[in-house]
This record gives sequence, C-alpha cells and structure tokens, in this order.
Amino acid sequence: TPDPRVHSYTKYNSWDKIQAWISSISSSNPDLISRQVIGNTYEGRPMNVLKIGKKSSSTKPSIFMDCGIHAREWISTAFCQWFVKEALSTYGSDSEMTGLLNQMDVYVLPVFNIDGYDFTHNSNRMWRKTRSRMYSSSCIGADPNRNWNAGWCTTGASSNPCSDTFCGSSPESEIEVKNVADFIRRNKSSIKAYLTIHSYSQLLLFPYSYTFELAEHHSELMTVAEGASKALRSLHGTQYTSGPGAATIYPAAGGSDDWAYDLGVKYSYTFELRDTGRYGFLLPESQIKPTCEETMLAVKYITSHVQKN
Ligand code: ING
Ligand code: ZN
Repeated sequence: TPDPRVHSYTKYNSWDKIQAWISSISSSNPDLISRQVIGNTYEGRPMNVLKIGKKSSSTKPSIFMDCGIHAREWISTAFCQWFVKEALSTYGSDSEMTGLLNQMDVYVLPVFNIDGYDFTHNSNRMWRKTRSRMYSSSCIGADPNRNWNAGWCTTGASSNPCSDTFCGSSPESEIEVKNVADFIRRNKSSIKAYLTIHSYSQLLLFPYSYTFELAEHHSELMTVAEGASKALRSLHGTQYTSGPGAATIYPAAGGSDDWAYDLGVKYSYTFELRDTGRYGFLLPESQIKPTCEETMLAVKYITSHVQKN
C-alpha cells in the first residue's frame, strides 16, 4: 500500500516529489501497478503512465485518465495521485474498486504537461501551456488542450504563439500530445473510456467542444454525467453542471476529449474540478482532500457504467 509517511496526498507536490512517488509506488505494488514511459517531454522529462489493475494473461478492457494537461491546474495532478492511492488501499475491501481492477486496467498519467507544471512551481504560478520553442516566435509554448486533431484551431483557439490558447504549429506539434495520442492509438482496441482532469468551474463535460452539433451518444453521455454529478454532490453538496463542452463552457477546438471520442472512445469526459472562482487555480491545500474524495465518487460512477457496458 502507498506510504503516507513518504508522500503527502494533501499537498501540491513538486514534479521531483511526484517522480519519486511514481517510482516507489510502482515498485512497492508490483501485483497491481506497472509503469511505462510513453516518451519524453519537450525538455526531456519522462512521461510515465501507471497501469493499475489485477495482472492478467490476456488484455483487459481499460480506461485512460490524465491529469495536469494545464500546468497551473494543480488540483488536477493532486487528484491523479489520490486516485492511485485510493485504488491501492481499497482494492480487496471496496467491492466496486475490487471489481473494477479485477476486470479492467486503469491507465493513469499523473502529470501530462510536466515542463509546464515544473515551471508553475519554479517561475510562474499561472502558466498554462507547454514550454516548447519555435524559431518563428519568442513566445513559448502551445495549449496542449487545443493541439489535438479535432477541428484543430477552428474555434476558441488562437494561431498567435503568444496567446494562452495557441493551438500550436500543427495538430500534435506538442510532443506531449503526440506521445499520449500515440499511446491511445496503440491501445485503441482496449480503451473504453477517456477521462481528463482540469480545473476550475465544477463541470462534467463531454463532446463536442469544437462544434455545437450533438455527439452520436449524447443522451447516454449526458445520463452518465448526471449520475456521476449526483454521486459527487452526495458527499459535500458540491454542485456540478453537466453537458457538451461547446454549450456548457465555451466552443473550443483541438481538445483531447473530442479527439478521443472521434477516435472511437465513446465514454470521453473532461472534469473541471473545484471551485467556481473564489480561489480558482489557487485552490487551498485544505480543499485537496474533500475535492478528491468527492471526485472519486464521480469517477467510480463512470467506471462502473463503463464496466457494465
Ligand atoms: N478548461 C478547458 C480548456 O481547455 C475545454 C475546457 C474542455 C475545452 C474540453 C475544450 C475541450 O479550456 C480549462 N479550465 O482548461
Ligand atoms: Zn485546463
């Protein structure tokens, strides 16, 4: 089980601490966790995906979840660590978690945009983008949630490299996006759900964001989102709104959930965690525990549905 003496789940950890945690948690739980490096970031940091699930000789259906696409959304990276800890500590006692990990694997990418995350700890707390450089501009980085090949750069994104929503020079120009897209394409036949964790606004979004057209599976996606929001609310009363991205938050092309959905991953969701703006990205550490606890209920609601379908 994870060792709370050496890793704090109720603090915003630096990349160095998270990296040490990834190593120790995977080597101390070989029956339930394996890890793989899916590539390096622009600045050369290894992107580790943790595969959580009971070992099996055949390929199990799976769920992919990433945190920290946007550097400043620290509660997101805290949630992926919390999820891994909870999975390990409740496997064997909680029937829902045990059933999930017996039947499926959950791939967790704890920090998607590691270079940006490190930059928010060391230089600029409000940085959002990657840290890639281009010859053509002195501005740094692209928005890794505008860089996917889904209506790329057609709406709610900027072609100006100095913008916080810069879509990049081409789809998957950001190596972090390419690494994750390659991983999902490679494992496409097993991946049944894609979950991506952002903050803030307390929303549970699903495709589409690049168009106002409704997704083919709109009504099922909406029903599952409302069930998940209700489960989340049952713990601390936190209110979430569910709906397609374009109509619920704003039209924005090049997002990861739309890309995964169009690839064929039906259950594709974007979470926008606490709060609704009082603290925004600067959510106090005292809210990590309640936020992660309530979010677990929503994630487990979705995974149960996926498992049954
Ligand atoms: N919000 C998301 C963003 O990237 C989003 C909203 C979701 C856009 C899905 C596109 C697709 O702007 C935050 N807070 O990052
Ligand atoms: Zn975000």
